[in-house]
Amino acid sequence: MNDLSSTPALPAEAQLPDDGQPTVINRLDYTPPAWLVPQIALDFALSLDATRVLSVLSVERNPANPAPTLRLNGDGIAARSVNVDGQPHNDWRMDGADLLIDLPGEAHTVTIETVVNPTANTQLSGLYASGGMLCTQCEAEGFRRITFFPDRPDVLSVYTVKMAGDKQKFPILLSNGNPVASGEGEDGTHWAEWHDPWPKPSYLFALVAGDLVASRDSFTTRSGRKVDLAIYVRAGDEARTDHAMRSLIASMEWDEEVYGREYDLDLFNIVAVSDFNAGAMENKGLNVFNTRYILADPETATDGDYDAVEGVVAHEYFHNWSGNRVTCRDWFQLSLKEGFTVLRDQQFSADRGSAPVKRIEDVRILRAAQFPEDSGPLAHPIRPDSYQEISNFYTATVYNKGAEVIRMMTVLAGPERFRKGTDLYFDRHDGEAATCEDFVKAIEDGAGLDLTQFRRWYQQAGTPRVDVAVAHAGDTVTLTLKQTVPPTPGQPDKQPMVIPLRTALFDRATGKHDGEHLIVLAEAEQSFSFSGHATPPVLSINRGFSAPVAIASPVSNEDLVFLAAHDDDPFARYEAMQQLVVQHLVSAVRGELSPAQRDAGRKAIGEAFAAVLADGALDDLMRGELVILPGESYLHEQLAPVDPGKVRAEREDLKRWLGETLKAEWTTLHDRCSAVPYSLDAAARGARKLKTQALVYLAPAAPTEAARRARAQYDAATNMTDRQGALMVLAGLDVPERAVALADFHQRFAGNMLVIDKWFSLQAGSLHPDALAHVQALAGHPDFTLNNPNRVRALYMAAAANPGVFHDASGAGYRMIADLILQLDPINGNVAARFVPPLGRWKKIEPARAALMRAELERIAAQPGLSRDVREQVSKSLE
Ligand code: 0A1
Ligand code: ZN
Repeated sequence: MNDLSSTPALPAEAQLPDDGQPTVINRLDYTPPAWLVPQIALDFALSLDATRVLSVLSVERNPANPAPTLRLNGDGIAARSVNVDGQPHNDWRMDGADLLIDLPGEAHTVTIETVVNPTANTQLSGLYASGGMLCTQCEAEGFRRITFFPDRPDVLSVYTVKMAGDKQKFPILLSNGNPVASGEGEDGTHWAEWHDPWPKPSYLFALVAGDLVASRDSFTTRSGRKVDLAIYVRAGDEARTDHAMRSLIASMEWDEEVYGREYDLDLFNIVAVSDFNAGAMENKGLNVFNTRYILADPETATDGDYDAVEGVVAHEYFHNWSGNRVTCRDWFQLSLKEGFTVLRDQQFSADRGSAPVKRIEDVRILRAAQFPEDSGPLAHPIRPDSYQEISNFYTATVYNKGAEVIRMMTVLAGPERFRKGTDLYFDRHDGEAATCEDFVKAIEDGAGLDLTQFRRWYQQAGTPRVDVAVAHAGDTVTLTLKQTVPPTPGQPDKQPMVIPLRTALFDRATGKHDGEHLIVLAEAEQSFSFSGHATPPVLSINRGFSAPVAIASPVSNEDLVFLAAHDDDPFARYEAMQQLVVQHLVSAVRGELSPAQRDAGRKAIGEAFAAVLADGALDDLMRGELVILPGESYLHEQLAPVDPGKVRAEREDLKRWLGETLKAEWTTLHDRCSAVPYSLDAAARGARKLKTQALVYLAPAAPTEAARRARAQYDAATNMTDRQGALMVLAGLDVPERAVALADFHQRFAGNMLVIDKWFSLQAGSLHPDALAHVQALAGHPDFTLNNPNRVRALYMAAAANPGVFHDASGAGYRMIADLILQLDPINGNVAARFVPPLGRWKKIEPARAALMRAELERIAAQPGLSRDVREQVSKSLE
């Protein structure tokens, strides 16, 4: 039992307790660790298929919870040897995958040797190989796949990391902190030693070894520290790192200015890898990125890709304070770092570009990704109460709703007081593993707010709905607001939330309002009166989307057209446009519209569109936002149970009608925008956005003309925004230009993985009637592989998000996604589990399709040996 070199790697099932029920971790069961690890020295003998890891832990009893047993987590690893205080030690045991040692004293040195196979690590968690390089991903629980350790975020250690390996294969050797020594070894090897002075949890550890080239720059902090910056990529990619580097420098400047946060090491390294489960990772001083969020040049990256690079580089950089200097006590507190860091990256991007457009995009993402989560079987509060597999909680709720909750604090406090709160938070908790409660308390104390009731946002899941009634008498208008928070799994009854609503009342005659009011709804039902309104005003509520709620207010089409044209809050203008279209499409899908009502509804929408297209005061970026129709998933939310086929048909028919009715406007627009030369400034970006929007409306109305224009746009393109936009439109049409352009694109960008991903996505996400068959065929394309998460997402996430594919009435779309989950699960359970939520929405779909979706979930559930990731998502989706 003590010679663990013969212990087989433990599969996930070995961690199931005897009763076969999955282990549920509960938030309230938190206890401090029995042992602390103030220091760790790691020594890696690098190899692609057998890396030897020697780990020396200095352990100390934790006075907060002393106990004799040291629990070291492991996952699929075996100890080759265990030493305590320099002596071979036999008195240890395994508990599932964990290694336990009883230790008599107050402090000991524990040395453990493990060997891992990076090439066999297709889960991409722990130490893995990607295109000949070695890299790590340790959040949330990957470190335990490398060595035995108390792999929990409240154990903070100072790391010293030595690594040695073949100089040819691994010329670059990186870890966290600063390089302290290096040298040559025997037989063509070399070594490097790194030291990170900042104590950190194991999830922030990183190591990279490979043949990489660096783009370099530097940044001098406001206190005068010169920081060397490097972005490591594969040779040949260095020309595409400029935008990432500029974004990094801008982030460093911004965090000093806006949050008073300065960088704290002499170097900051970024490495881009092609095989990565998520977007990027904030490892201390050594961020590891999916190439997708680093590489950008005009020819291969769209304007959206540029924004994504800027946002993710900033996000990871901002984690240095919100996440690394102050980390999470346990994984239930994930939103402490993620919600806050998303808010920070959103604020940064808003400051860098168009703030209103950024806000609209963020709300669109929230509604498309988080609202469905909040109303489905996987709904959870931003601070969950329990989990089986923490990887399943890197969700739009924890990230994006988490950001919205903190944004509401900024609305309640105002920017200056909010900053006092964050200053206090960083002061109080620097160097600690903190909780969401610590954050709220610091904002409360620093900003001078009472957030007692507000804390419910951390406890209750579900999107609150606010019903608005407007009454007018004499010169007084009274708003009566009723809130309901819907029941969610495990939370049948809800308490009222604190809902800050920025509100304005417009005078119809002047088109102006008398100043914005901040209404704070805190009761189940509450009335608010405003005098000085001789005539009934037009209500503009939840301006700027000040609260992440659904507003139900009886606004006439006429008033919505008014707000779409006149509201001085750009978000509210967008919202009015959306509401106008949503109301119309929802009624149309429900079959509630008489022919006359359909005409009237369309006429109002057409008028609003015409006004937007003609408004000389609007910039094109904003105009581009205003003419985007509400997404299908958002419409599904309003309709449940929904027939996705009807939504697609009505939405497309409205698009066709707008294309026909405003044909002259769209063609003029396409001509005007096509004449604007490429640059990254807002005007040129706006022109590119509108150029493709014009084609989107022309396509269903005048397919031949649209195809001709799209082909011309494709051929003339000097940049990926124009090229991809044109190809997207062509991919949805049954025209001869389609195949020609798709073939050209594939050939033109052969070998560029990120661009070939686009080629897969465009086809899987297209409006083409045969899109499902296209996806099925693409799965057999030589460029397709299940081993690269970007490629899997490019084909199948686009397919799962395309109702025309996923909700095909035959059920073939559901079957395809279930087959994918079953095939992918043994390779990468983390990524496989991400495909379960689309099937989990079956309760929202009309009965025939719902039965087919459920049957696929049951088929998955019946499969033995599922990963914990997929098992949790599937079992919850069937409840
Ligand atoms: N903390 C990272 C997200 C992340 C989470 C898990 C990962 O591996 C499965 C990777 C990255 C962030 O918020 O950027
Ligand atoms: Zn993050």
